[in-house]
Amino acid sequence: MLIDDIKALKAAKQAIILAHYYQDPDVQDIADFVGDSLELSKIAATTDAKMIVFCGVNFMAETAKILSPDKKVLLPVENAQCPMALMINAKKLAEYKAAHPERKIICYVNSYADVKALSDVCVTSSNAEKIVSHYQNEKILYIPDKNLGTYLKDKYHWDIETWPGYCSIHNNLKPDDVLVQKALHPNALVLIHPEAPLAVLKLADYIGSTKGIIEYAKRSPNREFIIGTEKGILHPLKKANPDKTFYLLNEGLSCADMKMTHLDDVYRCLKNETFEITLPEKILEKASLSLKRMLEMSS
Ligand code: CIZ
Ligand code: SF4
Repeated sequence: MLIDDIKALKAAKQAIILAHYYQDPDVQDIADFVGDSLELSKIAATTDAKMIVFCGVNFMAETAKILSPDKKVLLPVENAQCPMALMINAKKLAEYKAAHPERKIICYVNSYADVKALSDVCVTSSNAEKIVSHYQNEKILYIPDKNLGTYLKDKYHWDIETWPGYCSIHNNLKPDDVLVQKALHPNALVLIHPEAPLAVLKLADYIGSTKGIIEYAKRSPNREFIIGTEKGILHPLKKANPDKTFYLLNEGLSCADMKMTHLDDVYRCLKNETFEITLPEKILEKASLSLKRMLEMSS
């Protein structure tokens, strides 16, 4: 059976499988650790395993490689990539920096290594508020997610410019989606990811990362929730809260790239040791500074 074959290969190769909350349920269930990019990057930085199989999109596997450069890091599907990470590149960022040398560059982890290498610090949706607060008296450029940057600017009135990138899955959410779901489920609390537009976030009961949403649902005495993030999160939410009910804010909350990875890809990845993440030494070193700064500031 495929699952047994994956487990046998994993043991033979001293590998660990990491899976993001947005992966399909069967991929999450085969993983050693399921988490958001912050939790998974911490595991990548400290694991004793020889090989890391990263079920997610390629910026996440790159992050694992940067934090664990001596390990073999594999991505089961070569072209699984986050469209938001493609909305900025090192050349454009270098041009911006030359024109605005006074701005600190705060880089969402949904970005490629060469962009991280040009940034002062990285953040994830779990630690963005905490880390950006360290720079609250500075001028900031927040890249590449305009919605998360706008959310922080609106909440704290910090001097933040935003890059015009976005996650099309979350950016497609509309205030009407909240109104429609609230009319259907009036007792449900609305939990939304900060990659959604500000007008939608204004209607939320809680705004937070995937991990934040899972923790909020667990500790809340409420029994029904409307969830405004990628649908893969329903699996850990239901597992941790079998007595609670979750409704997706909008049926379009499915990321095609996150859904590319299937169990047979994980099997082939372990068997053939593909697709290996490699990065130029200089980029890896520089990107690791902004990621390590993030880990220090969020611990
Ligand atoms: O940081 C992550 O893992 C992403 C992409 C979403 C979230 O909020 O966890
Ligand atoms: Fe990128 Fe959005 Fe998919 Fe996350 S859900 S990988 S931010 S496109």
